Amino acid sequence: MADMILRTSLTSPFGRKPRLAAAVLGLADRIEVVPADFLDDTDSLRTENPLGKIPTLVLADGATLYDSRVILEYFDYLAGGNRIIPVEPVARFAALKLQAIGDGILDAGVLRRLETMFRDEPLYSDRWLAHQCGKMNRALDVLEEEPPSEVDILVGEIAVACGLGFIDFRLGDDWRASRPRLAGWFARFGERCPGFAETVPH
Ligand SMILES: N[C@@H](CCC(=O)N[C@@H](CS)C(=O)NCC(=O)O)C(=O)O
Repeated sequence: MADMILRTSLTSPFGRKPRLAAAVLGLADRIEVVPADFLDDTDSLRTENPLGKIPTLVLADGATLYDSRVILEYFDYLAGGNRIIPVEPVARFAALKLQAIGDGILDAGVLRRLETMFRDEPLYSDRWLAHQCGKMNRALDVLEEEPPSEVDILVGEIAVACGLGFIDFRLGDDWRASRPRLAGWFARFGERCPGFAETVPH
């Protein structure tokens, strides 16, 4: 039975992180996804999370947790620990750093998306968009040099997969052409990660 509520939209890439983590950790049955709209000022999201961001997790006692990194750490704890966040320091900081790269791709991608959502096209800042594209492209190049694990599914792999999925869904960049190793990794990850197909944004 569900005893936690995940406030997110079904297209949110940051919201996809806890949905994937829950599937990986066998916690999906404990989580009810209740759609949230961060643009709606009457949505209770803003009282659950003063930042008004998704994902936000509401626990059985009404306490809330955010952001996606904290929620993934909580899920790891619920699952007994050392599952998607290793305890051993070398592996731990590698996983957290990879998560930071995946989240950074998402931060830049979401800023690109918001620029085109909140402004009319003549007002788009090409300089700002190029600044964010630079971050994404450099991060993708680093991942092409050293793709994530083919075996593990840790916070880093989850975040990178959500980042790549978001590019495909919202931005349409042809990131694969010059990054065949990363493209191969992503395709294989989609086949082996529980919950992946069910959470593809559409
Ligand atoms: N660092 C946050 C980022 C979450 C985030 O930026 N979510 C976006 C949607 S994908 C959002 O809620 N944006 C609404 C806003 O910034 O007002 C996390 O990891 O959860």
